[in-house]
Amino acid sequence: MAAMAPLRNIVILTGAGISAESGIDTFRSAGGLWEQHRVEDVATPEAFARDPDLVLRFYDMRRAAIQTKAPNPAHDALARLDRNWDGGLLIVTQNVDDLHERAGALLGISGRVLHMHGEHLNAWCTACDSRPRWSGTLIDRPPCPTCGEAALRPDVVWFGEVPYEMDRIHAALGEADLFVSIGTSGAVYPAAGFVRNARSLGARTLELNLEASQGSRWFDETRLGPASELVPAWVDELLDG
Ligand code: BJW
Repeated sequence: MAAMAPLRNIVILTGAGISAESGIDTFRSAGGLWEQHRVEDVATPEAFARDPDLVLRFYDMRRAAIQTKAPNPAHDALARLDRNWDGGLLIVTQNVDDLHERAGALLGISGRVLHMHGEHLNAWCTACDSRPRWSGTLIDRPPCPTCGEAALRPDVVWFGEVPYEMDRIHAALGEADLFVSIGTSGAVYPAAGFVRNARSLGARTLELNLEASQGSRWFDETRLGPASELVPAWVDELLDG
């Protein structure tokens, strides 16, 4: 990128593409359909009300699958950045897997990761509003560990629901000198709008993606290729520069 004002505060947005090379399907790729359902048809409160077994089965399958996957070099590189970057850093992930944390946990880093669409490994009790860690199934309607009600659902953000920690995200975008988007299609808001928010607030913007996304035109720079190559190279550049 062109040399500009010193870089201190970075916001990184990650999407399904960063976990693709760990073997987790993206949503809008060829493999993104689940039993003929598009994510837009399963990931809604209306779908859950209409057919809870279908939705719980979808999430039970994915919760089990992520526990068999491992972080890839892109997650490792962001964990390395987190360890070595003295300025502000917020990794906002749309992903509900825990691969950023597992890359960091292996390397002993802090918690600068925010899951704006929730987490597979949490359940949400709609009776008492607790959010227990959860690695098993929900289809069998287990009781909530806090209140005993059989009212647990996946702790993920469905279409029509408000993503988590928007105030913290907007505060970080307002402070950002650099906004970097990794492996996201730019199809889902409000995340798809962060590049324009960041730009209008003065940040430089960089996209790392396998192919051009719906939002590419909003970025100052787009680099195309697999995240496992682009992200470590970019982190090297940043830490060495
Ligand atoms: C690689 C790679 C490799 C592959 N290396 N790259 C009309 C217009 C505008 C907005 C709306 C509208 N109608 C409704 C809305 C709002 C709606 C929305 O955006 N709908 C769109 C469909 C238009 N949004 C919402 O409802 C959100 N809530 C909301 O807006 O509340 C209002 C509000 C907001 C803020 C403040 C106050 C009020 C909620 C959205 C919830 C999204 N939930 C999901 C499911 C989560 C749980 C689960 O996992 O099941 O989140 S949907 C799904 O999409 C998931 C993802 O996080 C999200 C984004 O997907 P992502 O990550 O971009 O994946 P893909 O598959 O789309 O793309 C993969 C990318 O990777 C591609 O670009 C590849 O090229 C790339 N790639 N391999 C690098 N190796």
